[in-house]
Amino acid sequence: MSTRSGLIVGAAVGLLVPGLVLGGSAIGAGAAPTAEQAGCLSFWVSPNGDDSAIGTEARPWQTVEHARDTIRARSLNQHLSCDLVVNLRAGTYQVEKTITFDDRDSGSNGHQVVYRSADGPGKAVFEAAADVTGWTPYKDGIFKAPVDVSQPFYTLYVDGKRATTARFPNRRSDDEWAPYLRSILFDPTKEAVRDQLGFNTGDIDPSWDLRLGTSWPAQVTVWSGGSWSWFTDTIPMLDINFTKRRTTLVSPARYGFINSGGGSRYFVQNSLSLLDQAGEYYLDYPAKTLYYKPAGGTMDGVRVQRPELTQVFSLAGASSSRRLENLSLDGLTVQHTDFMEWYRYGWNGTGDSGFKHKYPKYDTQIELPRNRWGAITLTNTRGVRLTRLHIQQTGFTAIELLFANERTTVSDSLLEHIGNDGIKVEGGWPGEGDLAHGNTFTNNYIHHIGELVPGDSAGVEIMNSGRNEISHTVVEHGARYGISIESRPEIPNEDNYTSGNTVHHVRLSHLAKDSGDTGPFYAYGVRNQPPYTPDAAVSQLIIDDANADPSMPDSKPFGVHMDFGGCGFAFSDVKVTNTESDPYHGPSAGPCDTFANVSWEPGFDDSRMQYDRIGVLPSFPYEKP
Ligand SMILES: [Ca+2]
Ligand SMILES: [Ca+2]
Repeated sequence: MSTRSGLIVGAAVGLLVPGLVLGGSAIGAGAAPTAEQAGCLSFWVSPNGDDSAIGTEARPWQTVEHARDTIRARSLNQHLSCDLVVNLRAGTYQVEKTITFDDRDSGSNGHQVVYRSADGPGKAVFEAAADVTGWTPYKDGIFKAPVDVSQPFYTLYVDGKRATTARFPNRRSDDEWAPYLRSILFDPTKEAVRDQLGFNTGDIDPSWDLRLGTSWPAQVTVWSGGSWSWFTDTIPMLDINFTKRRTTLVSPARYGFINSGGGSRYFVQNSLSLLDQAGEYYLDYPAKTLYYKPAGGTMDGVRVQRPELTQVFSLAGASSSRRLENLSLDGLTVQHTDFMEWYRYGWNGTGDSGFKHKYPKYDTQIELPRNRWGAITLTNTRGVRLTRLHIQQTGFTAIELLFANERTTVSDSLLEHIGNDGIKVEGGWPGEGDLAHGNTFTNNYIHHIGELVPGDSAGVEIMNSGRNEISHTVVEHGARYGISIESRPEIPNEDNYTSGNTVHHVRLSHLAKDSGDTGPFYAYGVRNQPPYTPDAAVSQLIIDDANADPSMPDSKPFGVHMDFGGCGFAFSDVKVTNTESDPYHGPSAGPCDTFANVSWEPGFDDSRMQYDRIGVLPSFPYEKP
């Protein structure tokens, strides 16, 4: 019987499903090949392809999902003896639903299942936005168009760049958040209140149509905390009282709006009354009408795209013991994702989450459950490779490593114009299992971060995760951090997983542009008790230009800011220039880091800086911005 079966399979080759390519040449296959035959399979997908085709170069499929489902159904990813490659032709892949991979889609035997842009880095474009057409003049240089949407969107892209939600006061330029209004203490007993913001007479005009009391109200974006400029919240307004000069918000902000007598910087947005500057837009969601004011006075030749989803790729195993392993995304462009209805960083207080944790305070240090995602989100993975990606114009974080992820590589990638963090590692709760470590982020260029969440934005943010490497990386232009490595100060060393991180050959420029008590390189709550013997290493680091907007009321930016528990780091060959405050600021508990050849100490030897190797390497596949 076995011989006969073998003959039948052999006879069928080339007849029934001639879509498979083995060892580089089409074999065709009748019945699906067995897993043992699936060694060097490759498939082709093209935006012009057809999912009822056979998946060859000549007759490609149309969707990544069909490639995934075919591989999954035929178990072609089992027993690999070399990488299984899905070649994606150049062009635009319109994504209307998040593309998901799970533990059924893993590579095997150390080989990867690779989804790659076959025509070169960036050429296979995963587009999360849809075109808006049918523009007609409205008034005052503003145009309007119908938008047939079943849910609102919270950011907009015009000619590939982010537009500004109609606001007051108008922003100074496309890459500054200022100027702002400043909140006041409307009632001496309300200093700590987080959902009532006081305003000066004249700052909010009673004639504005703020749509308060409806499902689509105006919002405030605010650096809550008064003189603390650490986090920004974007929260809809519930009502407004011009006599008492205060507005009530639908949700509490992270902090109160007054601190030590100082007010919080904020602006009002999301009203047609505030649309007066070229580059601003307003979505009248109830009327399904979009308004936009073009700089050139015409919509001719202007392309407007509205985001349709927040996450383009989700790579998620079922649990930390059933991980998605050895899957690669190579050379893809991912762009134009959405933001969210409202944003605040973390729970307001201990116990607010409703979950019991060993260190309940950590719930104030981790993003709210609804905000734990990126344009690409990984959870429960091992050995995933994200290489040569171009992620641009996102509503929120570009790449989120949520909880259990090990040996992830993000390399050779260009991340630009990002709503929040570039790369965020969220290691989970201290003392409850070290699930996230050993990830490598190398040869990446990350610029213009925190465009919609300037507070707490970072190029690379490591939360409660250790033994990661950040190297050959540039982070440029952001309101707060370049690299931030954090846990919390009350966590004892044995329950804190933020040890052994390595940073080398990195340049951090034009950061801390709108926040305070910060620095482009930042650490917090990493090593909270002696011994402070370094196990984290920072070398060949350049920091240049950490200067905040003049409206920023907090303490001025440092270069390296080692906050509470910013201990156990060995700094060597570090050069810091042009910072508003000190180049290095250590923990108040006293010295707990070591220095060798750093520019803030006497005897700094500039010739030891490896300028030609700092930042991305010549192999970086994209043109440098
Ligand atoms: Ca405006
Ligand atoms: Ca962040």
